[in-house]
Amino acid sequence: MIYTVTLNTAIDKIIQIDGKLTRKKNNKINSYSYDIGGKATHVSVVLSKLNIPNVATGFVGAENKDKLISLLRDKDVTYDFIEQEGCFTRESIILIDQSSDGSYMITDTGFMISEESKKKLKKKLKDNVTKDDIVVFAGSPPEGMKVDEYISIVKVVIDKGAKLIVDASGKYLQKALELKPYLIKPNEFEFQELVGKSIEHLDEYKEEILKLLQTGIEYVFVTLGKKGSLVGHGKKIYLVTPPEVTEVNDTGCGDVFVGGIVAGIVNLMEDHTMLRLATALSASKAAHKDSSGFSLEQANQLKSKVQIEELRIQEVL
Ligand code: TA6
Repeated sequence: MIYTVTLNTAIDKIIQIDGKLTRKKNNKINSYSYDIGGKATHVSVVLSKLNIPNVATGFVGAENKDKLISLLRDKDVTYDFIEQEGCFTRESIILIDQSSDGSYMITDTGFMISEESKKKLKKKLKDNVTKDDIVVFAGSPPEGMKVDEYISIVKVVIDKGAKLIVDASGKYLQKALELKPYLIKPNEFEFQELVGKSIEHLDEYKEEILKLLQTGIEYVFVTLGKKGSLVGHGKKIYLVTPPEVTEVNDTGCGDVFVGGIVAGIVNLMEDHTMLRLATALSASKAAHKDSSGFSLEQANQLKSKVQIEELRIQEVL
């Protein structure tokens, strides 16, 4: 079974405004809609659409849970969240204007998770996860959750012998490395923070990716936005370039990408096939207005346009 764990769930309000967002101007709303916010929930959206059994879990605020649950049901996601009474799941604002410069994302912190809720999630993972499972942790930790508390939850997965996928940043990602996750997926800024230096050249990325692979991490992804991604696996590093699409909303592209990767792992795809699928799904997401939408048909047409270059690494070793 695949479990996706969103410790800090969100409901996205996607607002489209006329013209270009301008300060000191009354920016008129053209339309708005709601979608599932991040992040591991988006992985569940992808897996569900690919008919891969999975369960979305984590924490939700009981006071507005119906809104999130209805969005999850609309996307055929099976869920089993820990509901915290008296709390509201946060709303993220995604602003899209008519420039082609990308979206604006404004996220709230979310509610503090109670000790009781943390215990419930750990028990749920302990009681259900097996060594044959994959568990994806993605998204910002909840307000006030200390690194050690985060790690104590994530560690349950390692103790059960399951594959752990971590999409986190900062000290949370840094500490998670000690657990030797199966896969990590920082973006370029999170990766540079992780390795403690700014990186200008591809060779530097290669060197740092290799170092992380040598610690026992199976896959190291570094997402580069529109430029695609760098992918380290074993002794190979690939530069993956996505196809051109007309961008409508870049929100959720990274999360959909992870969904495609998990689908590839579950289906024992070889790396090129997996990378083509994940990149094409992510490109299709960019062409859709909401936070988690994509077209399988469009992705299948885009797969052949994904460019994958295996980078020479002997000069780095
Ligand atoms: O990656 C997109 C997204 O999941 C949005 O849907 C929005 O909810 C935001 O990121 C949440 O990110 P965070 O890191 O705050 O969990």
